[in-house]
Amino acid sequence: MTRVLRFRDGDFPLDRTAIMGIVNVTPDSFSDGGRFLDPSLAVEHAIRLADEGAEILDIGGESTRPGADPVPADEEWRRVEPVLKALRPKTDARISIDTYKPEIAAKAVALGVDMVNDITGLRDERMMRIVAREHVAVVVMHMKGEPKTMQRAPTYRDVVSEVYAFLDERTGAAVAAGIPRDAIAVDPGLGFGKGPDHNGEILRRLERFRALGFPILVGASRKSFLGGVGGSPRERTEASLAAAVLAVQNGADLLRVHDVAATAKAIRVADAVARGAP
Ligand code: HH2
Repeated sequence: MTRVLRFRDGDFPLDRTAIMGIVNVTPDSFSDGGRFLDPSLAVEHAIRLADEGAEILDIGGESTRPGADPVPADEEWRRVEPVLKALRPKTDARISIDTYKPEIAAKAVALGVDMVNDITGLRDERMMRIVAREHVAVVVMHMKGEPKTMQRAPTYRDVVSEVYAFLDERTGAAVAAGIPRDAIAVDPGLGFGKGPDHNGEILRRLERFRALGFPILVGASRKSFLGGVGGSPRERTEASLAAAVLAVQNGADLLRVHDVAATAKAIRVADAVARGAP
């Protein structure tokens, strides 16, 4: 049986790994801050990523890199609104809004956004109600703490069990709030309150999260735990590809990445070997 992720305009098959392309409309994102703050550049970039093979475009107006300060909702909306408005009629790709603020999600959904990517795992009950009411898809991600302080020596007794328990609890709450099971994807949140060893262990034991029964999204792209091989975030393409292939091998369904064209090529091989996909 083909597994799917349900969007309001129809089902999205998960027989191959899908790519979510990252569009950061921010001055300060860790790898591409300031490059796409101009709405027309952000839209152009998003269209390019879709052409390269991104089936979901994730638009974000607040950096959540370690140490980042929260951005007020009006500023976040000022950044993403013109991008969403211009992009919607220009692409058939699904559009996701990377926000944990219910007021941003509600306005984005009204502009035709298909998915809410919530790095706080639907901590805010209002977010849960918006997703349920509007029939959009949702990513429920694990984060330990807040971006400002999350990388100050995060500790776990067993990182996989703790992240698993969190995702189990939050997806249970989401289903109880009326979100259909097949509209939900889970994400262990690499780099969000996790040290390099935690990220490595999550990737190594990713298969464990399949028992939750939801598609798994992994976001390793250009993150600092890949920096052991050197270089600035934009020089981490090969390291990111290695992580992407390992994620597919270990059960990921969706990959959130900056380098879409290269990832699309790499996962074609990974899909063929790991999943027997054509
Ligand atoms: N990582 C980032 C942001 N949003 N969402 C999900 N579901 N999973 C992730 O791993 C994830 C995410 C951080 O990456 P980026 O958007 O490139 O950086 P910044 O937060 O600095 O804008």
